Amino acid sequence: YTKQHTQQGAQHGTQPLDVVIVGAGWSGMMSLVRMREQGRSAMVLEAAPEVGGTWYWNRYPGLRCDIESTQYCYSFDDKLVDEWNWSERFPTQAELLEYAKHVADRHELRRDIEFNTRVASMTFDEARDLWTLTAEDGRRWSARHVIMATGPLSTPKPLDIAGTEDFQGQLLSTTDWPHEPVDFTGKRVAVIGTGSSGIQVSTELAKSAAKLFVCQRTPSLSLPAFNRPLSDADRSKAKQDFAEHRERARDSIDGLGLATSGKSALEVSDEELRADYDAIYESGIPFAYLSHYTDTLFDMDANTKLRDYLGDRISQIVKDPDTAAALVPTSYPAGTRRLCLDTGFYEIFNQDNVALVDLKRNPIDRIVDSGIRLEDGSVVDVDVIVLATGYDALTGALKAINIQGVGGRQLREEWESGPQTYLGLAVHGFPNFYTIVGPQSPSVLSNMFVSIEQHVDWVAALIDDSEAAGFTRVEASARAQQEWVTHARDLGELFLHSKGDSWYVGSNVEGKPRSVLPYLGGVGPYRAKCDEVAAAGYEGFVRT
Ligand code: FAD
Ligand code: N01
Repeated sequence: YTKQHTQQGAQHGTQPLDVVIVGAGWSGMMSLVRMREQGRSAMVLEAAPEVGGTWYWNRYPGLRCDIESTQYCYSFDDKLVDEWNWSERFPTQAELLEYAKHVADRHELRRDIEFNTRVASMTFDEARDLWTLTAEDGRRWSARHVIMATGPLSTPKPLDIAGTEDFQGQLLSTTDWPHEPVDFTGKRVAVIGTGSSGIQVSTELAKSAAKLFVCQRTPSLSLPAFNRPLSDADRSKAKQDFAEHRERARDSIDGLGLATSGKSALEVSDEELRADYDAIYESGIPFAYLSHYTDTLFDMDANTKLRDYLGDRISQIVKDPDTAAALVPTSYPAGTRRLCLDTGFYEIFNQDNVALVDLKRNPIDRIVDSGIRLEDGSVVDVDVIVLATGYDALTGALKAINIQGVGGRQLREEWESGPQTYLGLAVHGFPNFYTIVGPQSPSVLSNMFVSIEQHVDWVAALIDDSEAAGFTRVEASARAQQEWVTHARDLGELFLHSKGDSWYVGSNVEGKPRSVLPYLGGVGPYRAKCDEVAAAGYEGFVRT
């Protein structure tokens, strides 16, 4: 099947594809590999002009991955593991994009990817059990199955600050950074937002900007990455250990295979706790804080020990006590927002050219021609404003498409009060429709590659099994979905994540219903549940 053949066929309604995949990030690329291996006709529709997803779109200075390069990669292709050599412990965006391009070259993926194609709507034809997908420019494809690889963090959150159109300087966003380099030398710059993106970009801009204003509403907790170049010996060791490490990660709670002490943070002495926390701090693996003690994410007293420890670390770095105090979060439990990884973030506040603007004390009123006006009437005058204000996570990309299932059901309406899925993989009323690392699956709370590979393989097996049995329609039952939604919600309530505001619970986007979006039951138990469903003949699916 060539691109031209399938496109013309689909457009004339004569040649429906077996599968259309939406998105050419890690999820979509591997989905295409698997569909080809099954001998299916498959196309990927991708809004960008290149593969890579997150790592194509996001290119702001300082962007790096917070998972080690030797783990943040595919395992499905042994030769790829062998031949690719990572240069640093934590990879830059540029290196990850190169890796994505290499995978596309190696598997000759581009011939079945329609780039510059944003899917605007999708409709399920109940008479033929086929999906029709329509791009923004009106081109159409039809297919039996659709794999939604649209990304958990691919849709920027709508801007909720007034006045950007009045600003006479340069307005940039971390989510859509210019492709040509931007020179900040001699410029006064304000960064709005102090999540992972804001922290990384601020650290980098502090090196060249004449004046940098870091505008913070809610502080993050960030740890030093201890990044370093990898030696040949490091790479050989990582390759040697890769299979075993990945196997451990697959069965672990966090998808990273990090060890737990099995102890409560409340049962150990202060000395032991401090020694353990120091060791994790030195390791550059922040997520180890969440798994080391069993109760950090369940018990507020246990959690406060971590917050206090990390708060002390900040005070030891930042010289001005008021600034240090403002950088320590108090409004949410530690670890219920993503812990960040940095290379010298807190240190920038000791530089003369950097100032913290505490928006909790003095919120943004609006953007004006010369900069950012605060509620007390003062104006932060700048030449450049960088928005690092985040994403409409997990549901944003799916709800951006007008998706119509059986009986005219609209996904947007079905999810009005929060996502409704079976296993975070399928949706009742939307047959032959599968979401990769979508809401109510472990997704963003894991090593994404571990979760992506599990989802893609599971969906591929479901499609294969259904096609072999002659089923043309595969749909999650209403009951199975309801049970999963209730289970995911009840589990979410047990964790401290539900107590604070963050994109994990949707509270960052105005009007978004509050619900714990990722599945908190752990990667290993989740995988076991999916395997159980498959072994029971895809229990909870109605296949006809
Ligand atoms: P994506 O990479 O988001 O790919 C989705 C693709 O779908 C995109 O190319 C998009 O253009 C396309 N698409 C979406 N909607 C449509 C449509 N309607 N029509 C056509 N195409 C569409 N994870 C980590 O584990 N560690 C990190 O350090 C880390 N850093 C991150 C940094 C940033 C700035 C962001 C935004 C995310 C980060 N993540 C990180 C999460 C990251 O998104 C995942 O690790 C992973 O890259 C997701 O891959 P994906 O293929 O599922 O989705
Ligand atoms: O987005 P965020 P992000 N006025 O939502 C602030 C991954 N990632 O792009 O919390 C003022 O975390 C907002 O403040 P508040 C990673 O999973 C990884 O940084 O709403 N401020 C917050 O400080 C991450 O978690 C890497 O009070 C406003 C910030 O903007 C996820 O992507 C790098 C505001 C948004 O933080 C998202 O990270 C980058 C307003 N109106 C991303 N609106 C890694 O390296 C928002 N804010 C690993």
